[in-house]
Amino acid sequence: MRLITSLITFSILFISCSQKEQKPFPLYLKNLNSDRELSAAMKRSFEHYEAPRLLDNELYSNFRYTELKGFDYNNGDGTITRRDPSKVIFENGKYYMWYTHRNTPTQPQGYEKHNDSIPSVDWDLCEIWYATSKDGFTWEEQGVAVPRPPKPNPGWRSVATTDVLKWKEKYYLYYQAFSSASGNRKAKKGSDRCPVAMSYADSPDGPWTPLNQVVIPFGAEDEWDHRVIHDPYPLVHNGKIYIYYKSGLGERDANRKHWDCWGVATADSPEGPFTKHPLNPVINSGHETMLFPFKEGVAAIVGTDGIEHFTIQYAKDWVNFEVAATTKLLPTAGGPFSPDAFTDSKNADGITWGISHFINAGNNWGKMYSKLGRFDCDLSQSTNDPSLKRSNVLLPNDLYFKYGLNKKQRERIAKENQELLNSKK
Ligand code: AAL
Repeated sequence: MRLITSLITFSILFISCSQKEQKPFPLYLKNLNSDRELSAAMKRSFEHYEAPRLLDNELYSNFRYTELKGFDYNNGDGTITRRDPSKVIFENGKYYMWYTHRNTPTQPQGYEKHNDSIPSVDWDLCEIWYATSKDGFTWEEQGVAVPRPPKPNPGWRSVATTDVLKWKEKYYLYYQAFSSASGNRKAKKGSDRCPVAMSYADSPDGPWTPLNQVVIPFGAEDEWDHRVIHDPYPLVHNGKIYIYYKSGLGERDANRKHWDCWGVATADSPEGPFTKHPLNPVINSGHETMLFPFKEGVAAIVGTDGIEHFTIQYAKDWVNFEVAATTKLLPTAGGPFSPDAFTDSKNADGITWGISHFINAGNNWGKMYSKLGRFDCDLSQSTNDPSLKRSNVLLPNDLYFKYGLNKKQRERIAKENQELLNSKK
């Protein structure tokens, strides 16, 4: 026993002596000894991240936004919405994007008031439309790509939140196919339940033929993806189709205690069968997530919701994601122009722009509608824009103060102050 105690004491002394012996951390990295003992944070800087400085980190960017030209929103009265854009692709000498389009007699009225023509939520009673552009800023709306199919086909109530796949010179749109109005908070299986359907075409201009069947089925009743399969996001990797999708644990009801996570399913052909990865869920956060091939792996921009919201993540093997950077003002529900989305490249360049949506375009929940906007960033190996690698993006002071305290919070603070004052009397 005595021997063990002396051995432990000796080791502790040895470790603390060897720590003391280290010289202070050098000013220049070129003077850093490779055998130097590092704190956990410094170790992480070198081993976990692409590069220790933001400036050199290809997977860090801030984001700039530009209003799009070419879309009319009926003076923002809530009757027209455009949201959840697809990736942007370049074909026939122009850019193409698809998105959820609603044009209804009124703005969304909530589940209780919905009917055949009145939408419950912003993505109810929608169709998938598309637009083209020569420069990515001014767009020409081309009209409907995928209409709602007749009842009882999946999607008869609404088709929404699409994304595009190009596979062997054909085009595929995957989308959420609703067979009931969203927003019923009392619905046993969740308020926004829908599976994923698909339509295909020989040209991005259509005509689109619906497959009229579910392509990614729900999990069984006790499985994590039983409630919804949302935001299908197809990419090509290792000769297969990879569709990332959102689902989540727990109840999707009024208490909002559900946990949004993302899974991936792969297939050898666009109509499936899709095999869900055994490690699903593979992303633990993100309401809408946009992904793009980067080097040999895949990067994910994880937006709102979850413990790792507002991060950019990377999975070298397309399954095991690690946080590569944290950032702010991320695009919501972005669809990037991702030239390597379908090329199966082993050294994909990344992205520099895309389209995202703004869901509070009306600035008034009574006139709920969404609009599309363009984002620019530097998440590409070949682009080098140091101004997009800065983290000190200053937001207007008013924006912070707009998120003021509510009455209940003020009352709690007043009570706490009073209690402290009383205790010191
Ligand atoms: C989103 C997406 C899905 C949801 C709704 C419309 O932006 O996550 O599409 O169903 O909100």
